Amino acid sequence: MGQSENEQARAHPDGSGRFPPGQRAQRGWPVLHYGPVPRFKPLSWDFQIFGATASGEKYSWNHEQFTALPRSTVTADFHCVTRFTMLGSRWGGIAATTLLALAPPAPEVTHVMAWAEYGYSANLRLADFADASTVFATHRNGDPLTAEHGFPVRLVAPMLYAWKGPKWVRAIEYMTADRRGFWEERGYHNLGDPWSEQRYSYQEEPGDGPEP
Ligand SMILES: Nc1nc2c(c(=O)[nH]1)N[C@H]1C(S)=C(S)[C@@H](COP(=O)(O)O)O[C@H]1N2
Ligand SMILES: [Mo]
Repeated sequence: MGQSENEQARAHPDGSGRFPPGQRAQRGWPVLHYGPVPRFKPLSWDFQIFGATASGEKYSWNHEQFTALPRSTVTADFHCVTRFTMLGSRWGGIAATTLLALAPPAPEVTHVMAWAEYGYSANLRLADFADASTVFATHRNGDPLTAEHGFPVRLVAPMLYAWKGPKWVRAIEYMTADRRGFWEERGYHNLGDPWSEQRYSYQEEPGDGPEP
């Protein structure tokens, strides 16, 4: 794979080969999503960063530019809220920290919304997004993602349940207040930490998120 590949085995509690409470092993890699698989259109595809950027500008990369950004590899586990865990994937792609450096957020930014094709979205705390293990993955275990797993790019935030990682991701919105994403509006927990089993919005404590 990439040019300046930067190995990051064991970022965070993930990649540790441990199971969060209520999770079990999964052989293989299931396909799970809401709605149809989008068709990749290389000429019109772009990746944007918008919202509260430090410069006030919007950033945009076409596919060639995006895939030419400096690459990283993260080894991490993958936890779906439906209780399967897939251990030890090597995700290759562009680290969130790389994009944060290229498109700095304004100082007031506390959260991001990751936007995907067809309006799928997921909100993340800036601290989770900025973690060294958060990656815009183009590859898993050295192979390019297939269409159903998110080609050309998906977000992987391994410290959170996998719904927080949109497949077919197209944009990041910098936000100065929290706002619920697609599943967070539909009964799933605003934060989604698998280690404290934050599965459903009825489990939320005051301060965990905006009103459902
Ligand atoms: N765009 C999009 N991304 C998505 C979803 C979705 O419905 N749409 N589902 C999420 C959920 S719930 C999970 S568990 C993972 C599944 O990824 P996989 O199909 O590659 O296993 O994708 C996440 N990303
Ligand atoms: Mo999931």
